[in-house]
Amino acid sequence: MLNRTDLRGRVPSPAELRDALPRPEVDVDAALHQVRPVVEAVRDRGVEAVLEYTERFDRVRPAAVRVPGAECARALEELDPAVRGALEESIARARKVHADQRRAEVTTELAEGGTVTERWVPVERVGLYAPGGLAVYPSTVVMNVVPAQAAGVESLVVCSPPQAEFGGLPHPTILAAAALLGVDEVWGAGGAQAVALMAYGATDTDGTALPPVDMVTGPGNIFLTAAKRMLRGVIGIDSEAGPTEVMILADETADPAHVAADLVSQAEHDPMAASVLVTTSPELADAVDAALPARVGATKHTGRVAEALAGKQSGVILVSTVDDGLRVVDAYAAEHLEIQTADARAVAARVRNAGAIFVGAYAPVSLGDYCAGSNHVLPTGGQARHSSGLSVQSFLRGIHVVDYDEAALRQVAAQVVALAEAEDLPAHGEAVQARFGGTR
Ligand code: HSO
Ligand code: ZN
Repeated sequence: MLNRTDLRGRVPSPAELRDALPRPEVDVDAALHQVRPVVEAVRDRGVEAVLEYTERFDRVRPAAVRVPGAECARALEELDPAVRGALEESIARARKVHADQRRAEVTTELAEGGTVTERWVPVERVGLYAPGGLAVYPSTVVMNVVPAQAAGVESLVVCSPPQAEFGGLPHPTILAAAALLGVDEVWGAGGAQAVALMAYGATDTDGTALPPVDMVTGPGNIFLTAAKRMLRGVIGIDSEAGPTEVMILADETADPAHVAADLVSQAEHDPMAASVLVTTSPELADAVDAALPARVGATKHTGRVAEALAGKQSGVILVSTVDDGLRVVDAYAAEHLEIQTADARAVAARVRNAGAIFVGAYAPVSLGDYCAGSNHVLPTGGQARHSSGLSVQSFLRGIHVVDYDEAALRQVAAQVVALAEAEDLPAHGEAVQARFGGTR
């Protein structure tokens, strides 16, 4: 069922591996020129343009962008108690983890009276996007809001596309999740128009101010991603979200039923989702292949699961050793990486590139999606080589505070002057000398 790549007996270089490994093709640049007029219209004409695009793309025209607070409270009251309880558990675990991960301010003393402090200051106002496409993700509201709140962000907007079947409001579970998290500002807008609205701000149809944000985070479709790329600079963004991925590194000790179930769960997101198994065991690969058809046939979203698993972005990669498997893992830099091998913890400790690592037989990705306490907004498409998932740190800026007194400056004055002269910027040196009765 899965495409096979056999890398046994040879270890391609990391660069060769990058080309050999399956990946979905997404051309964000191609979407940029479709998104540009939308962004410009929202910049120039505000909410009127947002509502025009909402009518065109979401097939509904709400009376206003801002969702009345009473609607969020009502959605929470009407939420299934089991879902409410599960969201509360998810929020509590995520809050615990993210609160522990706040970084402390560090002061380094370079000389008596000379210090540099890195002070962590939260971004002031943030827009958090929750998509509303093939699936609706209240869990993504949790994963965006919790780290922002843990970082101390004071002003938060949750933005999600209006739904025709819910009278032009975002999906009720999104509203309920926002209410549960204590976010009272929710806007109904989707895609590129949502990003532009958050970046530029506007005035709502009833005169309510929709102030611009400093940063936008959260996953979405290619148009949302293109708008984030276009507006980066006007706003800060998290990493660009592409189709979701899981890579499972497994040996003969893995249970094929678990591996098959995890590959299917990831494929459920999107026909473009990637489910990749890297294994030292051809027997495991055969057993997973044998288990997949029944599982795919029985699951609710058979169509898109089958499409994702058959796509060129998914497959099995056979390797000779776990060491070779780790080379493949690092070259791919998966959004989600599961390690299902003997001594999984030791193998996991050797991984360099991954968005998040799930260790052993009892840490499936879906645990991390909802209730592990970890964050599920993670770098896709190999961006884990250079970027992290969403965390408290994403919403903080480290400001270096330089505090030197006269004696401390005097100690290093000659070196500043020497470097200034080497760069032919003598006024730089003179600025120091002026403090010590310098000539000019
Ligand atoms: N696996 C997705 C997150 C998610 N799964 C939300 C279910 N709901 C990307 O990390
Ligand atoms: Zn998921």
